[in-house]
Amino acid sequence: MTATTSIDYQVFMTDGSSAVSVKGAQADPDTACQFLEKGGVIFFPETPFKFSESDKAFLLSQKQKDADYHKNIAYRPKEDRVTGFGAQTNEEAEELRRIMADFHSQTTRFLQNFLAPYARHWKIDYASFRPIEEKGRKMRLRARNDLLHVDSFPTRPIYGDRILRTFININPTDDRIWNTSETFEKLLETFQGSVKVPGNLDKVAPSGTSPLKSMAKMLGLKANGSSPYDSWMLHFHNFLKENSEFQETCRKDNWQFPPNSSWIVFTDMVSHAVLSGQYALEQTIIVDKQDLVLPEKAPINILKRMYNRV
Ligand SMILES: O=C(O)CCC(=O)C(=O)O
Ligand SMILES: [Fe+2]
Repeated sequence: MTATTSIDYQVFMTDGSSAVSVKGAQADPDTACQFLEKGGVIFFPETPFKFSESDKAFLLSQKQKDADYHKNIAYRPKEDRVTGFGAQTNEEAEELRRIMADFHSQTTRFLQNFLAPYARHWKIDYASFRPIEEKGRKMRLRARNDLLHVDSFPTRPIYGDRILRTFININPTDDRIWNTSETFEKLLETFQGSVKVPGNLDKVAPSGTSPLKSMAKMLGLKANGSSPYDSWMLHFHNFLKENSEFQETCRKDNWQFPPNSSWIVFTDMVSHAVLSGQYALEQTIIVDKQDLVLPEKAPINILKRMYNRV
């Protein structure tokens, strides 16, 4: 018997076609992966992740330290540590770490079955808690998330692997509201003539290796780098946010994620913007390109095709 995803869900299509309802008992993990890789947003009206009422109340009472510098409160699973929060006491700090660690393990366990093909080589990245109201949030233009964009990490190169994000809206009363626009492939067709040509997309070592960086690496220090793929994606992320004509005139779909719902999406492919909402949890997973079920849809392969590198 093939494994099924065993949970019912909907898929919001971002290409203008209507949403699809999937009965988990009849669908296998490959089906869910295909929907995601085609640019669908998998939506659970009731989140599969559970928290006690007291944990929820604790999260809703948290403030964020230095909101200009820290975009969100982050949980780093490898270090089992939370950064960017304004907890007053050691007990509060420990409570936040415990709840974030629990969220991280719940999402990881769930996705191991639900998206089993990705679990072979994935890297579990940070989880985040987003306690700030997004509507009217003051940020630098390139950091604004109310402008449509595809995600790119400025400091952690992923070399063509994928950014998969899982959210829960834990706000007790208000929806979290997103717009989405075209997927990466359509956007690149439109803007190929206006953006820079990527460098060698197969290059996996960080570009711009300097003697200083090599030395830092040898000493085991963190050397933030970029690769031609990552620097192109960051360029494209900035280009979209800075393009006011695109922001104003592009086709948009509007999505409302109610309290206690969850959604999963490849944010390096689906252009998205958060318009309003306060209090969400999110787990990022880096999916290895070798585990994709539709590799031709990956941004790195779309780039190679468009720039005749294959
Ligand atoms: O917080 C959200 O709902 C999405 C924000 C976003 O676009 C991002 O973190 O990249
Ligand atoms: Fe984003």
